[in-house]
Amino acid sequence: VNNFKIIESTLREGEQFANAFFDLPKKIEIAKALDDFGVDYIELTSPAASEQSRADCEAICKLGLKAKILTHIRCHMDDARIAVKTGVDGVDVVIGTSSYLMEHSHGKDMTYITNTAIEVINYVKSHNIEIRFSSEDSFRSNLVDLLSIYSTVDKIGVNRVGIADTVGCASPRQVYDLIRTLRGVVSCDIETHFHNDTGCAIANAYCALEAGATHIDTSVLGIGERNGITPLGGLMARMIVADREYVMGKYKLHKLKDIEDLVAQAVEVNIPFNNYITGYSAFTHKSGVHAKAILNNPSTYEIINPADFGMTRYIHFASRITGWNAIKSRAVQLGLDMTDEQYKACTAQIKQLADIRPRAVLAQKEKEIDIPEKRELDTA
Ligand code: HCA
Ligand code: CU
Repeated sequence: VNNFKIIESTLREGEQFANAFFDLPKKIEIAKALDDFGVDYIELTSPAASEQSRADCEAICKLGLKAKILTHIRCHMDDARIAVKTGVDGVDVVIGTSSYLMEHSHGKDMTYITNTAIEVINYVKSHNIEIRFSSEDSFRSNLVDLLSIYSTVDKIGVNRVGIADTVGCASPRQVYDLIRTLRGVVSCDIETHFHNDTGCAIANAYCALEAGATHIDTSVLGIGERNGITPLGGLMARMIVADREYVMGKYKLHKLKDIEDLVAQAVEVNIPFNNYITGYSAFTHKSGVHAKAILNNPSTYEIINPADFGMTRYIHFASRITGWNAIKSRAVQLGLDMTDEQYKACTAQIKQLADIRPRAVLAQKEKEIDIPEKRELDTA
C-alpha cells in the first residue's frame, strides 16, 4: 500500500461525464489545482478526439507543471503518431480485450491486438516517452489471454500495464486475485482503473494496492462515464487511514475542498451531502451518546481528523436525540456560564420542542430566543 501514485483523470475520464465540458482556461485551472495538490500524473483526453483536444493537450504540456502529463489513446498507430507530437511525458494506450468488446466494438482478435500493441509500444518508446498498455474490460476478459499479452508487453519494456474495470463489475476479492496473479507475471508497474457502478471503486483501488498495484486512476468527485470512477477525495479518505504520514507528506489535503468546488461548479453539480470528507454532514455528530464521546475525545467516533483536510467538525445540538453535553459545549462556546442543572433543564426543553417540530427549535436556536434558562441568565 506504500508509495502509491495517483493518475488523475478528471481531464480525460472526467470529460466523459455527462455534464462535462472544459474549455482551455478551465482545463488549465483544474490542471494547476491538481498539480498543486500533488498528484503524480494528469491524464488528458486523446489529441485524436478533436482538433481542440489536441491544441489543449499541447498547451497543458507547456505549463511546466510538476505532475507528469499523459494522454490516453486507442491502441492504434494513427493515434500514437498524433500523441507523441503533443509534448506529453507519457501515453496511456488502451484496447478492449473482453469478448463483448472484441465482438461488438472493435472486432479484432488477440493476435491482431498483440501485434498492434507491440508496434504502438515500440513506436512510443522510440520517442523516449513513458508508455502504459492497458486492456479495457479486464475483468470480463480471458485470463490466459490477459496474462499472455501483459507478459509480452512487459518484456518489450512498457513502464506500466493497466487493469480496467470498465463496467464496474469487479468485487474487491476479484481485484485482489487478478492483481496478485498479474504481479507474479510482470515486473513493470501496475496501474488500475475502477468504475463505480456497484459502489466498489474505492475498495477495489485499495485492494489493488494491497495486491501489488502501484498506480490508481482517480477523478475529482469521481466524475466519468455513467456514475464515474474512484474519487480523488474518497481515495484520500481511504489512504489517510491506511498511511497517514505518507498521505499527509505527499498531498496538500487542505486544498481538496477547493478543487472539488472548482470541478463541481465547472460541471454544474452539487457536492453530495455524504461526500467523503467534504460532504455537508461528513463531520457532524448528532446523537447525545456520540456528541458526549466526541467532546471527550474525537477519535471515539472519527477515524479521520477533519483538521487534516482543513475541515471542522460540528456538534448538532437541537434534536430529540441531543444530550446535555452538546448543550453544555454550545453554551460554553457562547460564553454562557450555567450550572449542570441548567444545562439539563435546557436540554429537556429542547428535546421536548424537537419532538414536536425540529425546525422550530433550529429557528429558536438561530434567533437565540425563548429558552427560559438562557433568558434567566441573560437578565441575571
Ligand atoms: C473508456 C476506457 C477506460 C480506459 C481505462 C484505462 C475504461 O471508457 O474510454 O485506460 O485505464 O474504463 O476502460 O476509461
Ligand atoms: Cu474508464
